[in-house]
Amino acid sequence: MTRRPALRRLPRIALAATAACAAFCSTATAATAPYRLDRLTVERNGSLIFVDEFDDGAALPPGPFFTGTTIAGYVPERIVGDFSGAESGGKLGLDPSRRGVATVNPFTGKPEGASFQAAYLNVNTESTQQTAARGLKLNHTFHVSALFDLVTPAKADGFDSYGLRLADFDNRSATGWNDVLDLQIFQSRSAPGMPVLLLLERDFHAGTRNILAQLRLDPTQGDQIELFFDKHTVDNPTVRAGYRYYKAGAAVGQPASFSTLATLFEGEVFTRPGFFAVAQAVPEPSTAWLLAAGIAGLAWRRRSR
Ligand SMILES: [Ca+2]
Ligand SMILES: [Ca+2]
Ligand SMILES: [Ca+2]
Repeated sequence: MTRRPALRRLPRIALAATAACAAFCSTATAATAPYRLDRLTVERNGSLIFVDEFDDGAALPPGPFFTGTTIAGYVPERIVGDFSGAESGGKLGLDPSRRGVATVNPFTGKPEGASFQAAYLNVNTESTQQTAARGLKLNHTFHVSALFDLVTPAKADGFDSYGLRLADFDNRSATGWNDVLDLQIFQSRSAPGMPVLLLLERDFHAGTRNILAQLRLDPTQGDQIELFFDKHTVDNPTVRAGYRYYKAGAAVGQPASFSTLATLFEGEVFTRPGFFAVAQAVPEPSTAWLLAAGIAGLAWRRRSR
């Protein structure tokens, strides 16, 4: 049997790889997602205006629609990554490897090295107090919460994580993207295998990440954790962040919150709630394939010399 040069075998390998990816990628949904979101709620001025239980089998952007409110659902252009097939068993699977775009800091232009899957709610974020009936505004009180299965991210690499976010992403002026507040669960570096909750303030203009508070979580307390942001006082720019354990579907004890308050609304009067999952970026399949093909090509050239 004649051995065919590696380069001539490449198209077949490519076809096999493509077929494998097609099979794998279509099944990499809720069942294989590393994180799960059970419920997302938003209260404004004491009234519940949005709740998604992720129980209709239709993954977002379709969300629960409420009549008589302007916070009607997810914003398609603020959905990062592919959520198709991600909803099952009353939960939304979150998988950063299903991202839509590589993440680059929009202001510094530097790659952030992160795979990112996220979705944000429509809050009609006009930068004026006159639209007080819309969105989550400085002159509202609000409470945003997300109930996640409490899992420890696989790696303590500073990327693997999931969480709840408030962001000023719709402000295109110099004061937009500078008030991003994350409640984010990582694997602890000091206690491997344990989850840790961080309250992080991010400024995409400055490219900074400021840890406001952190807390080691105790998975024996519950199999789920509700993360929340609470804006308690109208016309006050501070937001409190906290959490509550859930066990077998029932809340455990009282909610706990960080004593450190975060300050938002620098340059605008709105914020937008969202949730996300992050992992360290790996090369795009096409890039990885080109690299592999290049190495195979070099090997073939060496052998043929
Ligand atoms: Ca649910
Ligand atoms: Ca749904
Ligand atoms: Ca801002």
